[in-house]
Amino acid sequence: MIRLLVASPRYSSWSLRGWLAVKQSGLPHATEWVNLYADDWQQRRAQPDIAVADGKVPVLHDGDVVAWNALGIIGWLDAQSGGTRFWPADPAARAFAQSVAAEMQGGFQALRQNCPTNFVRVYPGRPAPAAISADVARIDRLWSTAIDRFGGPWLGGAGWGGADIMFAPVASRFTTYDIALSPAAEAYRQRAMGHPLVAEWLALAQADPVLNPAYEF
Ligand SMILES: N[C@@H](CCC(=O)N[C@@H](CS)C(=O)NCC(=O)O)C(=O)O
Repeated sequence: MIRLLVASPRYSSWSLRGWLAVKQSGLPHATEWVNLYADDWQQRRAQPDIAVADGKVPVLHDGDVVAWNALGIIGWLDAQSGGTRFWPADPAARAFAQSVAAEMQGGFQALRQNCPTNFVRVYPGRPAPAAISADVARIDRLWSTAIDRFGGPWLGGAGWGGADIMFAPVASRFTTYDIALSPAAEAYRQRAMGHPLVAEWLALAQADPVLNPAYEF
């Protein structure tokens, strides 16, 4: 049985990616929620099941197999679920979707640092920090190009999958900070926020009792 460790859902963008991936796989799994703001977090993250992932979540255990980093988790689940649920069959769309997903895994530090995730809050009209403008422009271009080239409505074409999982928390950040986007990217943001699995996570975030004042403003 797959066991996925994730952080409580109000603030953890990487946890959303892991959680969406197990849901998308359709495989039986158990989810274990950890509190990153609890007094015992430093002890918890030092235990082998999280230490193996450098003390971070999400981390997936499946028997003896362990996977972490969103792309590592998607890779394992893709292999276990028949190779059809995460990436487009068309090789060109697949190459593009995997490239944008990898860019998300490793990049967009300015956006990550300046716009902390909060899946519940929305700040209409809040001025966007200048530091994020290059990241926003790049993401807008990636989304618009993917939809233009592969026909949408998702980043890999007709099917929601790995690239959409990687960018779901970004759609939420753009919502929270009221970021202006091109019409195509804005339409994608709205679709991403309305995806049933994303909506399910947003409901969990709404109900999450774990609050961190550092991310509430
Ligand atoms: N690159 C990792 C990032 C994981 C990550 O940064 N997780 C955060 C939560 S969103 C975490 O566990 N932070 C706990 C800590 O650093 O104490 C991934 O793809 O999963």
